[in-house]
Amino acid sequence: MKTIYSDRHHLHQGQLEFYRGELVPCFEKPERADFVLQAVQARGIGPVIEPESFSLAPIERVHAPRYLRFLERAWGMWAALGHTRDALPAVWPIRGFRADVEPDNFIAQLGLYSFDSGTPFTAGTWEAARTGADIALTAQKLIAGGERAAFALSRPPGHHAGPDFLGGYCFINNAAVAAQAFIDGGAQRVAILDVDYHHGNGTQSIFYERADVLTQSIHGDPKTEYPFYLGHADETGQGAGEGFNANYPLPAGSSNEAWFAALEVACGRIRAHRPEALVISLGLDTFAGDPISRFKLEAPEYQRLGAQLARLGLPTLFVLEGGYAVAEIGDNVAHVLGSFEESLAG
Ligand code: FKS
Ligand code: ZN
Repeated sequence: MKTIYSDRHHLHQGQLEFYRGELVPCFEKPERADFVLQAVQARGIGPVIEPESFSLAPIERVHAPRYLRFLERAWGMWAALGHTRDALPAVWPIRGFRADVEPDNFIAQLGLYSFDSGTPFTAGTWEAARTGADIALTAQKLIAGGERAAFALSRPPGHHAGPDFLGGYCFINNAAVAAQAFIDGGAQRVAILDVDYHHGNGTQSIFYERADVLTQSIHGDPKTEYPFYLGHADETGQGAGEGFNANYPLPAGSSNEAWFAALEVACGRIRAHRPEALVISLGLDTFAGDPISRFKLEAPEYQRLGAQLARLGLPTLFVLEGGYAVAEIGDNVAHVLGSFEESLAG
């Protein structure tokens, strides 16, 4: 399968995130994608190509124009105030406050559009995030054109970004942009499966009231794990979307058996949905050696995941999400994609 990649992800390089009462170096750093690229090339997983450039229109199909306009102008506004360091929010409109009126104060605006203090906005964030969406859209176009699979090797990640908010290192929801592009290209049904350690709250929110895009996420139980306020098993969709969202929260420290049992159920739901395309939010922070997560997957499990996804027999778009064991992230991706391809061949 082709990998779509651009070195413009280096433009997004957050310095510090707020973590356990102090500012610490960002976990989500450029080396992650560099290691993944190296592994994809070393394992000969497929040609690496540059993304095409798309307009904002396909991104506006899942994100509010007001939100995108803010992202586009954010660094300019911040820099005009004389700041050179990354911007981090410090105040948020919680229940009872007004979110419909955009404040003039920049930090108040940033808080309006975000849900945590761990997602720095930098000089190159907008360009990197837009390129990430171009990468996902290029992968989507390849698959819509008949390719069996593609890998969107993008960062920053996307699955926490919702219709009009950023957070969890995410700004534009690449998986959602790609899924919507399949629909806009004529697909009746699409499925998104999120296997990142963290609940894909942004993806869930974007499609929560829709029946055409089935959204599922296997993740650490939000009672103890980030993003905490969404991702419970009783969130099954709403209105027309009732029955088209499924969450599989597993306790931190869960066994691989429990993880694969959830995957089996999720795959059954995908088959029943009969989608024309499958989008995988591929997080590698389920790895036993991940510094911020607590599942226990390792090489054999990543191979098993790739094989199991191949068995669904669907056009499949993989998009990179989290994974913070930087030295191992490349091998972990390569195990999933390599075994996916071998299973197709075999
Ligand atoms: C607060 C500490 C909490 C945030 C964890 C974010 C996880 C992000 C991710 C993604 F795929 F989006 F990158 N840590 N400052 O792995 O889900
Ligand atoms: Zn994650």
